[in-house]
Amino acid sequence: MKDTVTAAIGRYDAKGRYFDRDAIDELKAYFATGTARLKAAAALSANAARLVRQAGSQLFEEIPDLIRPGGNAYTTRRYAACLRDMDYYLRYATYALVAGNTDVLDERVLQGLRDTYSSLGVPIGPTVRGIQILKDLAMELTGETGAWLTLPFDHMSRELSERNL
Ligand SMILES: CCC1=C(C)/C(=C/C2=NC(=C\c3[nH]c(/C=C4\NC(=O)[C@H](C)[C@H]4CC)c(C)c3CCC(=O)O)/C(CCC(=O)O)=C2C)NC1=O
Repeated sequence: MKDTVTAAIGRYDAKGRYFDRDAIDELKAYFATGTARLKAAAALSANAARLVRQAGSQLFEEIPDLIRPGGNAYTTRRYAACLRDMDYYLRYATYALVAGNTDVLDERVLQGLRDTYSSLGVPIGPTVRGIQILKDLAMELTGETGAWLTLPFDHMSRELSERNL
């Protein structure tokens, strides 16, 4: 599992090179956004339960078939599993925010997820929509719109949508 600093050190050490301008710029951006990333992660963590509930309501309002008979989130158990998944996405997004790196998402969330979802019939499109709603709520809550905030959500969306995993 990596953060911006350990990832850069790993990359440069592998080539036996000193940090160059690109690396310094990347590290500068990491430290420059540090306080904002921590603040955002703290706000998201403190409001997680409400955000997940709200994202769920919005998702089921947009795609009501999910919670109708035949829908993947139909029955109390599956409804709860869906909200729990949204909670995972939000929690791991806060970790990625602090790390300034998406490695934790690849390692702990996305690995094998498409296979699990496809074997259980969990629809990818609506799941991605759920992650995007979480992103919108995160922007609304923090008042931030920077790529550093949206990246974890967009990374999970992109990787989950990827056709050939
Ligand atoms: C931390 C990393 C991690 C992730 C991401 C994770 C996801 C995950 N979601 C699952 C199920 C599920 N996931 C959903 C989710 C949904 N259904 C919908 O229609 C919606 C679109 C969506 C919610 C947004 C549902 C309904 C199930 C239960 C499916 C079933 O058992 O039939 C399962 C199968 C096992 C279980 O039910 O617990 C896993 C492993 N588990 C993990 O450990």
